[in-house]
Amino acid sequence: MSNEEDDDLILSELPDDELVPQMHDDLYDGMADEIAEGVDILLERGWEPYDVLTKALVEGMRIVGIDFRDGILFVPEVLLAAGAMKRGMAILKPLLVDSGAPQLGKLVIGTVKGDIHDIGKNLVAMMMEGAGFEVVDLGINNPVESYLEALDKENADILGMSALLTTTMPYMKVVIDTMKEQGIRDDYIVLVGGAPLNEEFGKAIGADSYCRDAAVAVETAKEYMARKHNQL
Ligand code: B1M
Repeated sequence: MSNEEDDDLILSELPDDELVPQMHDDLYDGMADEIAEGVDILLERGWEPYDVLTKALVEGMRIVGIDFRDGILFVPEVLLAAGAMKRGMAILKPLLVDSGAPQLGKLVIGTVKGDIHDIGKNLVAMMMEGAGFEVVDLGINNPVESYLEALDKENADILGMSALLTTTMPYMKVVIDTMKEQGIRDDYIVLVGGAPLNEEFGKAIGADSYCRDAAVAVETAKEYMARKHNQL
């Protein structure tokens, strides 16, 4: 996308079916101001915050991921794209986080040790809060100790772990195995997610469920909490 072309573009004059692809380009180019503007425009046009998130931002990041994989984009560019994504998410967060909802349960979530990817984890945290869960976000690069300490201290119901690298996803098993060793595994619902995971992996490491995306994480957490309450 040439910048000269971009200079002439007035985002608010584009119809939705041109604005959304333009936002994918802007995300790709790490243009945070334009992403913020695009998000505002779509919201003003009556878009649901969740649709703005998935159709404009997450889809844009998917395209970035493909070119990162193929060696067309490199870390500095992807960092800029991630920054633009976060600017957009910051606008959407208060809209997705419905403060009036009753508390459904408490989630401790974090990205595992060795892994600094946090966009997906932040999204899950945001959507869970929006659905009425209390969320304790441990951030990135979490060793087993920080998960266990937080679960205990926060009296949490659910542990959520995120991993984006094939090299860090096995660490989830380290956490679950440590919970088993300490006899506390069954005290918590353990949900895992991240692009390289799948259902089979979730089962193999002893998690309760693998969650494909943030919406599935919310639904899954709600189901487990309903079951937990029925057992009480
Ligand atoms: Co990274 N990176 N990256 N990266 N990066 C990937 C993951 C990669 C697939 C890119 C590629 O090659 N196509 C690849 C991994 C390959 C592999 O392991 N097989 C990769 C690599 C190699 C690396 C580095 C090693 C690159 C390098 O240094 N040479 C390095 C690793 C650093 C480290 O962690 N130690 C690295 C660095 C980075 C940046 C810092 C530049 C940046 C991260 C910025 C940030 O997060 N603050 C970055 C990014 C942005 C990506 C891609 C492009 C996008 C990830 C993302 O944010 N997706 C990614 C490509 C890809 O995933 N296709 C890639 C959008 C997000 C909404 O989706 O995170 O999947 P996702 O989350 C979803 C679901 O997975 C699920 O719900 C979310 C929302 O729907 N989910 C959960 C996630 N966590 C959950 C937890 C739950 C439930 C659901 O708990 C209950």
